[in-house]
Amino acid sequence: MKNKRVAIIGAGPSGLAQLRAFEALEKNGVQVPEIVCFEKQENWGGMWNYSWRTGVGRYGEPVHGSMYKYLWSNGPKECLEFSDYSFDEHFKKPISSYPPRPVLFDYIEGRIKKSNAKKYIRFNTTARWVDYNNANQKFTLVLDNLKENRTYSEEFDYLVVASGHFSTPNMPYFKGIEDFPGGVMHAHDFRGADQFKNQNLLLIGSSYSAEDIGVQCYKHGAKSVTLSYRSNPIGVEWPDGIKEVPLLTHFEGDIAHFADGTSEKFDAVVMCTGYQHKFPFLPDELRLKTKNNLYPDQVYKGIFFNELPQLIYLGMQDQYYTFNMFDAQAWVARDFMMEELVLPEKDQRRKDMDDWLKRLNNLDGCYDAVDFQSDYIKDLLSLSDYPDFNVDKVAEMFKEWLGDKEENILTYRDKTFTSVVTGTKAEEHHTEWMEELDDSKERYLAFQDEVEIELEK
Ligand code: FAD
Ligand code: NA7
Repeated sequence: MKNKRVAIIGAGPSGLAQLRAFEALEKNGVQVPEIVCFEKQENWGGMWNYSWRTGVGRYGEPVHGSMYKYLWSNGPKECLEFSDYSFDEHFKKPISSYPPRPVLFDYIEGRIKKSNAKKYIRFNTTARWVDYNNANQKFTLVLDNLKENRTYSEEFDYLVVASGHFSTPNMPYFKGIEDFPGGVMHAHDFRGADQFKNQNLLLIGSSYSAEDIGVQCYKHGAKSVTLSYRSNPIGVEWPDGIKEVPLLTHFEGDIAHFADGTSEKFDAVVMCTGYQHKFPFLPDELRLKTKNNLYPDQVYKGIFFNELPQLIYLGMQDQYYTFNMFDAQAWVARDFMMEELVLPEKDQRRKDMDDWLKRLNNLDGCYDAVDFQSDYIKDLLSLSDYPDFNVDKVAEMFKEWLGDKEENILTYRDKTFTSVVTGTKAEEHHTEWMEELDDSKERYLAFQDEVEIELEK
């Protein structure tokens, strides 16, 4: 423990959870290792730190952000609430269940600002490369100080990779796309619906991005939205103006052809085809290689790289649970790094992972998937002192949310839930989501009467 050094790559919700986990011990007078968190952006918050940029950033690094204007939480906030920092504590009043991005950013920031975590973070610093030295059991990190254009290296005993996995697009090719005259982009580069006003828009994919970008473009005035699915349609009741069709086969000019023999003319295409787990700073033998699923292979408890448990990955799962899952992971990782938690031998770890993978491979739909991730969270909570929360109740809320979406994809964000942390029932938002075109924090937090006065003006 003495003189040990911990490197964290990324100051998004996962990296910040790791900092907060150590801080919780430090506050109790426990001596923690020396921690350095490297963040390539100039602020924390990861995905929640909105950037208007696409392509490369100010210093030529690939832009991390995939979030866009007018993004509202796609699940109830009660399902992601930190169990050691409630929404009530932060906002001092009940708020609705589906806040917009700036409000969730404010919440994430609120908890971390209460701590001294900032002093551990080196902003504008990219982790460029990592080597592991078997002889001294240390990681050497090659780091780029982007502002000063300076490269240096440092040694660490533990490496926490919290660099996210919704940043590097998975971009498929469709025959004829090179001659499509309209715009073609990946969801990663989508920054808002405005540019698609009055357009006929084609989205490829049938998961969160396709659903949300589709609904958002509909809300903000696209002429029509067509979602093209590969395996299964999203299958909710779509309003007139949004529809789902089978997979795109090819383009002829601006005409898209689909697997069921139909065709249609479009103005623009957004590939909502998911992301790659990409770790350009890691050598082959340390790199997590996985698709986006609920239990990536290679990592024990979804965290510890089985070949080398001093290498820790946070938040690499597909996500129903988010902030509270990253916390639960970070607390377990912390206890391992503090040498408080002893891991079983490698083959036993392998067996544990195989049991989870077996269950993963037999999952029966999204309700079953919610139960799977809920059990995973319970498993994590049993391993650390992260404040317990009622996981079964959260699972119920997730299932209600799935049902709400099936029932009406345009109004599910108007529903309210009750916090398992404080018992507070969420407020209804002063404006129905479909009518609310302003996602600013100021507007969101305004009281009902203030909004009415504003309307009367
Ligand atoms: P990230 O938030 O991606 O943070 C990773 C951090 O690592 C970034 O700050 C990045 O700059 C940094 N980094 C990466 N590489 C390097 C490097 N080499 N060196 C230094 N720093 C590096 N979740 C919800 O709960 N509700 C939602 O409504 C929701 N909507 C979403 C919408 C979109 C469009 C996307 C893409 C995701 C959404 N998510 C949502 C999931 C979201 O990814 C998580 O909430 C959360 O941001 C994941 O946290 P993270 O810290 O693991 O990763
Ligand atoms: P997801 O959830 O990983 O989904 C990716 C989708 O893209 C899924 O529907 C895939 O279909 C589809 N896909 C992938 N490759 C192709 C090709 N080649 N052709 C057609 N369709 C394809 O990513 P999202 O971006 O939706 O969500 C990621 C996060 O962003 C999420 O956490 C949200 O909160 C926001 P499949 O079903 O595999 O056939």
